[in-house]
Amino acid sequence: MITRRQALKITTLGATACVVGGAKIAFGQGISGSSVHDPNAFTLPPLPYPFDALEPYIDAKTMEIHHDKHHGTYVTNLNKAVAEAPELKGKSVQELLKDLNAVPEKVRTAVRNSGGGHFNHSLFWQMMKKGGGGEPSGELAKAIDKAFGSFSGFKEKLSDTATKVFGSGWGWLVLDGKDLKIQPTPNQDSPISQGMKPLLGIDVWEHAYYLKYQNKRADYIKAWFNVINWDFVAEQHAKGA
Ligand code: MN3
Repeated sequence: MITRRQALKITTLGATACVVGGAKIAFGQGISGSSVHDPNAFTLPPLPYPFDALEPYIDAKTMEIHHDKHHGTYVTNLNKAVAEAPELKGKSVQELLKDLNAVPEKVRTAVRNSGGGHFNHSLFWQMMKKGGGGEPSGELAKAIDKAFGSFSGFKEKLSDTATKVFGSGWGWLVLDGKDLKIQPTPNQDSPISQGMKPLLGIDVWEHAYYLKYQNKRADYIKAWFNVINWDFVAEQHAKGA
């Protein structure tokens, strides 16, 4: 059964997406069955768990604002950018980010920022889960031991990298060819724009933690290790670069 709140949310998303086609539709028109709806428009994926699923490590209010408002705005602005460059229509966000030089200069920065924001956050929600944390197993565990000496070596290096991001950005575990690496990106830059495959990433923009942790980014990073969805990370690793 669909709640009124969910219905409103779906309607809002539908309306946001449909504006891209250049047509104005009345609020209340649904996401499907509308002749003016643009099937190529990017849409905000639903959070794969309730807002409070990651409590007490990440609070429900932060998750709600982060997903609905921040990620929602990246999607809206990506759609606006693509609407200004019709030759980009039908391309996936991965295709856009993998070759930013092929994106017309007038919308390149917007696609880099909002496309990166959409792609990074779409992964980020899946990289976490209720009852997550612990350590990986199998092939991923072996690869982490090989690259960083041990799981604790990996944890220390990713924590250190994420802590030291100046301003807004991300700390990542990536696959670069066959090698596992840890690296930061500024703003919403995504490792796929550098030819790397992101396996795990931590968002260290203040919007990701400020309500609960204020200026204590290191405390947020420490807590975040308790919600990592290692099954998802292992799946991404198994698929290869
Ligand atoms: Mn964010």
